[in-house]
Amino acid sequence: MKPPRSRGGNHVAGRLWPLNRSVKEDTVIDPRMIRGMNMTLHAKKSRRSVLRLTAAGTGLVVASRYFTRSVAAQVPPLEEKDTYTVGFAQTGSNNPWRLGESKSMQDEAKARGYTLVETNANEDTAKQIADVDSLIAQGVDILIFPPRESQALAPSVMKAKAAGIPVILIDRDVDHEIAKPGEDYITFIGSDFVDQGRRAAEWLAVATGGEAKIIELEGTTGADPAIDRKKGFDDYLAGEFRGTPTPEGGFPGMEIIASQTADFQRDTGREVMQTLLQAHPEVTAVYAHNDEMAIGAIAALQEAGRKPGEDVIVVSIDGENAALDAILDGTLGASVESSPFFGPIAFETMDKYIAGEDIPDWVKVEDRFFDKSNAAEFQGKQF
Ligand code: GYE
Repeated sequence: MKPPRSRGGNHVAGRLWPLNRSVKEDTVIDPRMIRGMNMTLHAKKSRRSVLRLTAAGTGLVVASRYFTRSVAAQVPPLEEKDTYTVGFAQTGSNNPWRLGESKSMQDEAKARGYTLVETNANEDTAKQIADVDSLIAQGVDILIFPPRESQALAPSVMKAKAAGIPVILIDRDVDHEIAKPGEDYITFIGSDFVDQGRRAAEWLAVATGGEAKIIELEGTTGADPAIDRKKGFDDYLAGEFRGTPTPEGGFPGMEIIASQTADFQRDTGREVMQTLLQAHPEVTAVYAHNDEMAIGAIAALQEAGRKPGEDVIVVSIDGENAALDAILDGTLGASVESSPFFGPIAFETMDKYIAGEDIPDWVKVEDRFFDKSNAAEFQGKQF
């Protein structure tokens, strides 16, 4: 179980170095003491610098061990330069969402004249770990990447930190028990996946009148969006979402009759749905953690002679072009948006970090919602 995150607020130990203001060459600062302090320190941008705490005025005597710990609590700085080499370790390239994300990163790097060193893990977590190792070994200035699995990739974030390379996570986050935003990496930029799950559940509850036998197709096991999209959906149906009761105390008439991973992939979604349909012909709704799996499931339903959109209501997440088409042809009910266009925001966040601006632990991406009322307006404009 992933621990609760500190999203939405800075935890004290997670404050970033105010890099634009700087620090005396041999001054060590505990970030907990930076908070609220009016800094008048000199510029200093060496990645290796050891910053020691001036306890003057605080009355604190701090042991050297403590210094070591506080230094280790800092995200490595990034100096101001004309151009940067950015490492981008993509998880795969076999769905429109991934391609849209990669293109967004490539376009933005190109527009700035930065070098983007890209790797492609082909949806293999071990390969992504090796890819990040190799980008670290190449000495990129910064790493920006989506961790395929939240626990498995967290040590990679720590390795980058140890090598003095700052990290921005986009689209997926790591387990905060192992690596913390604002302390071990700059920030997580991405959607509120728990809320995406809630929004899907809310729509489905209305569309089915609160009565449904649901097959859930989960994303990649261990991936942040798969964990959270399940949680938001389950919590809403069970009667309480983030401490707020759901309407009428929940939806006892909505039962998840099967829930299985289909790895965020269209073909796998189709295969898993074929199998689950045989075991659960009573299904009346499908919740897929992404559009690709929903589209695979719709194909499986049609092959089995079912009528998606009529006898089986389908809801999913992402808002890709193919999903908008499916909404318009009536097979998909709705899709909660999850934008893959991280290039501009990722590089802007990098600028802010270089400039020493305060960056929250979570840079939240706001998502729209697509159903038949607005799908035509966005058709062909997504990814
Ligand atoms: O929903 C899915 C992709 O990590 C948020 O991963 C992303 C998800 C997205 O493969 O389509």
